[in-house]
Amino acid sequence: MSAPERIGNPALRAKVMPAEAAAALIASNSTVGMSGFTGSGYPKAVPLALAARIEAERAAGRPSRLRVWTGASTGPELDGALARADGIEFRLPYNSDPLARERINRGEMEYLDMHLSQVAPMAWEGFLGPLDTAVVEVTAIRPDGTLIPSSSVGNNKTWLERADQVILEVNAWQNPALEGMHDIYYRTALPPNRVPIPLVRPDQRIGEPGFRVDPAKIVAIVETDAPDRNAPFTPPDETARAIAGHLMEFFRHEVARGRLPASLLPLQSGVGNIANAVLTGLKDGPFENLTAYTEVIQDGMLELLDSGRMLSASATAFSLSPDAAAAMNARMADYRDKIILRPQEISNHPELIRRLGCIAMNGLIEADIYGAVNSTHVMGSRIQNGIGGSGDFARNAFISVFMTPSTAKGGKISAIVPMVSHVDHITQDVQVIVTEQGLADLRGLSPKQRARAMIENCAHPDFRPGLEDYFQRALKESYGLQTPVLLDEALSWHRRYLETGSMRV
Ligand code: 0RQ
Repeated sequence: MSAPERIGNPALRAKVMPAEAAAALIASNSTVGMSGFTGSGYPKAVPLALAARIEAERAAGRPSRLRVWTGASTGPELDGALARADGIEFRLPYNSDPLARERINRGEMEYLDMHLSQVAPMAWEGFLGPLDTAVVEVTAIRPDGTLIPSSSVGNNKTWLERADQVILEVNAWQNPALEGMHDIYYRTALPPNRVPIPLVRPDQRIGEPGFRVDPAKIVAIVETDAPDRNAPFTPPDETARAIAGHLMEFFRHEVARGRLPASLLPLQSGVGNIANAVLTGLKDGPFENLTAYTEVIQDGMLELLDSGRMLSASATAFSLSPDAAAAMNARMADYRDKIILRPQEISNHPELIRRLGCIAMNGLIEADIYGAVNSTHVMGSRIQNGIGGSGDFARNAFISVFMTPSTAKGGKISAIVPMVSHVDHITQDVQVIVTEQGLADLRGLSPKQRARAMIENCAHPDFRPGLEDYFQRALKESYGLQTPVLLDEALSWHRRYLETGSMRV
């Protein structure tokens, strides 16, 4: 498809302009809803022009900062450029950009870290305030004005509906064969008018292939030809392979006990290298006819689809390494029957996750001996990324698994601690924890039973005696013995790390 054919509607073709002119239409200090989810489908030209404009205006004594909403993390041209220009006053709902992270942790940017399924409903409910402009990347515009989404859907449907004005980026890098891969569901509603979402299988289509938008709201269209930029995955190391091995063994055991079907249940796999390694492990394992009902499609999931082990994958975005993104882009048509991209309020919908019985597999920063999980904050106060979709899936999954190496920072930090320094997932939402040391199946265990399983199965041998000592003394000295705790000592491992650079005694 040549560049002009991408904009099939003549009236809309007349709205094409340079990115600088489009960025000039965005009011200072306003709220902008941008496309983008885990490094895919984010606008690549307008945010850069916006950052340049903000810098020039600040130099001229007219400082301004935006409120920026997205689907999840974006790319260096969006979060990176705007953070470098100090152009973001408030950000939601997920960020993994290092410059933006630095600003957030220095207290220079307000950040609302939200469950990803809740963003669109909350925008509709009015709790997030008005949305002035939507800036959305699309693959193409049909003659009838329907927008063909690009490599992520995220919250785009909602931004296009809620925003006062719309700017589109039509990216010629996105393969036209993406058309037909999306499923945009339009029958969500606010209470008391909600009805059941009619999805009972992960491979089912219940919506439309494109976005509807009021053409009168479109104020600018910018043509781009730029790749999605995502970090490469590191190949699975020994630790990642050990974690994947424990999990495969667990799945085999659950199938043998009749508690999981032989094709398992729809898989959700989080971000990061360990999650990717588990997918690679599944490729070599005994399970066939797998499906995924998940948030992002990573390299490992493409490999599973290629191998025939996985039949179909439903998500809201691709999250691919540059090599995999290029390979996928070249063969997009081959994947059209196997992959469905949905709005994130549907890919992460608690009703659907519970109905389908997903197996949730997510990374963590630290877990405590009772199985509470911190996914977001280093030493309780420094944000790493955000909760993302892990809460949507963990609470509602058939089995909720969290995975981590047992130590961090070259062995100076134990990922298993007496008490987490920040709570994202309460013990009731955490059923299985896996480290390279082993797997703790916490289902059906009381807090003290959970502590024994966590210490014996998951802690690193260097930290196990310290945890055992803490737990034994807590059993003697704690105020109550339901969930024994030494209040003065519970966070002392974190304090020791901040004071000495290591949790080791
Ligand atoms: O920091 O790069 O500065 O060294 O945290 O850790 O080991 O690279 O692990 O890439 O698997 O990410 C929880 C962050 C794990 C991720 C988290 C430091 C570590 C490193 C990253 P450095 P690794 P991963 C659906 C699911 C929340 C969102 C989610 C995440 C950095 O999985 O963001 O699950 N999850 N979404 O050194 C201090 C510890 C640490 C630690 C790790 N105990 N103490 N630092 N680190 N453990 C998808 C979406 O929602 C989009």
